[in-house]
Amino acid sequence: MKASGSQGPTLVIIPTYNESENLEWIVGRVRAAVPSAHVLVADDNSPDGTGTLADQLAATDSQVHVLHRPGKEGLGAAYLAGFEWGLDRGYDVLVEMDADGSHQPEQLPSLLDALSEADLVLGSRWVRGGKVVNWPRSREVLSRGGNLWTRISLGIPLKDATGGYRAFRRETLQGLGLEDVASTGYCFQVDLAWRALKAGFTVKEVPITFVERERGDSKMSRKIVIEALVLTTAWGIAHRGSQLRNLVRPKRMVSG
Ligand SMILES: Nc1nc2c(ncn2[C@@H]2O[C@H](COP(=O)(O)OP(=O)(O)OP(=O)(O)O)[C@@H](O)[C@H]2O)c(=O)[nH]1
Ligand SMILES: [Mg+2]
Repeated sequence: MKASGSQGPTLVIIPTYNESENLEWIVGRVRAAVPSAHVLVADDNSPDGTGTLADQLAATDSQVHVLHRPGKEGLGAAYLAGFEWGLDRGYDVLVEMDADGSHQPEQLPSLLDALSEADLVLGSRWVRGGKVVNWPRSREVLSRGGNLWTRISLGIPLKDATGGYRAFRRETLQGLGLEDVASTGYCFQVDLAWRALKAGFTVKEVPITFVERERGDSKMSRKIVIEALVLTTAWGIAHRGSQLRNLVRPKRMVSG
């Protein structure tokens, strides 16, 4: 495997479910943008044959790999399996990227550069210089609203904690306690960013231009949005509770 970039061997993990129209295009763009990086397609047995197509790409390019999973279990589970695959094989940098072209491979060098000063880099739509292209107003409101709620609820400074274009150092992933991550959708992204901050890792946001998918169908659902809202709120309440307990505890020690 080993392909060396400035940061050490890099693995771009692309989870797929019915992305046959996008796969070859996105993998080709990653290989052109960062030729040293390897790609792992984590496919959940897509009925449209994405997994077979991924095998064909892997057969002609030794830097393309495929992880076949038995069935659709959500984006979070596919990433966790992909992280494990990459950590087991010694990659130093692990990248999350959607297959639908929303995360432009041409911007990957900017995320990787920023990783020289951070433990986790988030591609951000909502920092200065970040943009979304062709998004309906409703999606923008949902994303901005979700991120505002995340900031308020968890008290974190991140502008785009729900985004899924990210680069992790291997040590960061190893320090997040991934064994007990249960979230699957947007919330998975919030969960990992939140864990990184709590563990004391440096998290940096770099601007990206997020482009709405042109081909294939979105897997975003009402269930994913509700999961994110409920879990983020629950984590926020638990966090505030523990902050309050910490405020009260020292006083008891002094008086006792
Ligand atoms: N392996 C796997 N991949 C998934 C699953 N659900 C979504 N994905 C992939 O995760 C990435 C993001 O999914 P999208 O459907 O684009 O979701 P989204 O970007 O939130 O929604 P849109 O903005 O509407 O595209 C894509 O590459 C999907 O193919 C899943 O259950 N398993
Ligand atoms: Mg998408």
